[in-house]
Amino acid sequence: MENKILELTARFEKELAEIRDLAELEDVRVAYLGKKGTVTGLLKGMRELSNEEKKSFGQKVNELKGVVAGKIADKTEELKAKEVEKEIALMPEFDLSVPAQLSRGSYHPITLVQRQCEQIFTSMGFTVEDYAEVVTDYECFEAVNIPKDHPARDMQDTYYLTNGQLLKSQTSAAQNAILRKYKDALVNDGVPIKAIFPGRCFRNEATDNCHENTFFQMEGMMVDKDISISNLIYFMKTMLSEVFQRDIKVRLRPGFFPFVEPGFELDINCLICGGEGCSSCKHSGWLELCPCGMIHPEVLRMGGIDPDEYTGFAFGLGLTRLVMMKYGISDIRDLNSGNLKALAQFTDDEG
Ligand code: FA5
Repeated sequence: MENKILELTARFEKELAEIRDLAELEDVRVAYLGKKGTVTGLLKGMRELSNEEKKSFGQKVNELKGVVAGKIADKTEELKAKEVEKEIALMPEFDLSVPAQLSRGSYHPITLVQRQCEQIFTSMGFTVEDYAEVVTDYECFEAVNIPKDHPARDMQDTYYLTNGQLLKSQTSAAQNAILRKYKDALVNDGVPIKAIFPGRCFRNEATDNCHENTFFQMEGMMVDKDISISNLIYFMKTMLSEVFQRDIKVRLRPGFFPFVEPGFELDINCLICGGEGCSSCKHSGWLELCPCGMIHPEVLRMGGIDPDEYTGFAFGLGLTRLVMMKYGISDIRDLNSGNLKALAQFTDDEG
């Protein structure tokens, strides 16, 4: 019986030395230590032995079992380490000293033009105000003289939340809050209100080359004693000549907005077609860019300002349309497309 143990040990050593991977090792483990394995089989042959022999042989078989299990465990570790080495050898080499080739991204053209407008107006003493996109019916309509059921609401259908709030359809929604914010400084200290407030607007309307359901406006307001249409025209002209850095043909025509009196439409000669007419300007040669007018007395009153003492102008620049004209973009929808290849071409040094 003892010879059998020696024989088995020698055979196991030989087979173990020839093993190449974990699958082969598992086969050997089952062949020696499994329920029907060779080592387990040795114990079954003990029946013919005397009690004394059984004891010493059983001890030796158990020792053998321990040796075989230990060597299999060592071999498992060795093979696992080899597999990790193999995987590492297959990995591409990293050179941490190579500079990263990261794309820095670029500013959206609307951001670029908005910042340019902000610079122009701040250089003329205007403050830049930030305002919410979700507003109340009062802010968006009633506070700018558009009561419930007023027909002017038809031109600005928007998206309503279940709590009655809405996505603002015009930056004019901030007028009342801004008048209230600065009225004390105006009345008590004689500081004129001069503010611009750019913002995203939403309208539930069919889209085409010059209409989007989500677009940007930049509103502006100036209130003081003796503010007149001349002041309004001066600021509009200065802003456009600074943005375009060249002479631009504009026209001023009467326009109706319940929150201004008188009200105007300031149109820009279409820079896509040079005024000949194209789909971007609805074939008229002109693009509505910046409605404006003298702030309605009722709006001033709702803002806490006495219209008998103060007057002011307001304008609502179509910022997204200004971007179209500045960069010659014929379809407004390109600006919301998320197409980075198209948008990245407007990157300047800031990008
Ligand atoms: C208004 O929104 C007024 N709140 C503007 C205003 C402010 C008038 C202060 C007087 C005093 P209007 O709906 O016309 O007006 O929009 C103003 C500008 O926003 C338009 O001239 C146009 O340039 C732009 N605009 C309007 N609707 C869209 C749209 N769906 N897509 C892109 N631009 C738009």
